[in-house]
Amino acid sequence: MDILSILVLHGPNLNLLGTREPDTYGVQTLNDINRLLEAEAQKLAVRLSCLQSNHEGVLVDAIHGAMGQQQGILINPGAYTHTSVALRDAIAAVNLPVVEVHLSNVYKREAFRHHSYIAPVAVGQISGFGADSYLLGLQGLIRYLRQSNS
Ligand code: CA2
Repeated sequence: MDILSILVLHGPNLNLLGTREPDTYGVQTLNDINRLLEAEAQKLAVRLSCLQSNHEGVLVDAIHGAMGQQQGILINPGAYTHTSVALRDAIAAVNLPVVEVHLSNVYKREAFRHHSYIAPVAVGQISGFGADSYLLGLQGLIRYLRQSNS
């Protein structure tokens, strides 16, 4: 089997990580998180492509672009989690395994964050562990992919 490739997507405002709201989102920057993920990916012998966008259509295009290029998607859809039928439809259309992650525990927060349009089309969701949510999500996605291919 060829080396696994995974697309990592970060949604709107996550480029501000580490600069504001540290009590909610932690002190690590998005670059810090991408570096943590890269280190984990190297250990697990997978290839990562990381992208952040504040634009729904850019994220939809990236999901479409994963078809035939990547075997799975790790996504923090940010606020689009709670609003975006377009992201959900894109994920359903490409039929790739997706793991949804959140830095904060969205279920401890405002009611509007309790609903995810992405969760029903994801393999699973991890919420509330800060940057570790991404690491746990990556590990879960890789285990899922390796089990499905064995
Ligand atoms: O907890 C998460 O990871 C969220 O996906 C973050 C989103 C929020 O809308 C979701 O409900 C939960 C918001 C990302 C905003 O990121 C910022 C980072 C630093 C400063 C301000 C915003």
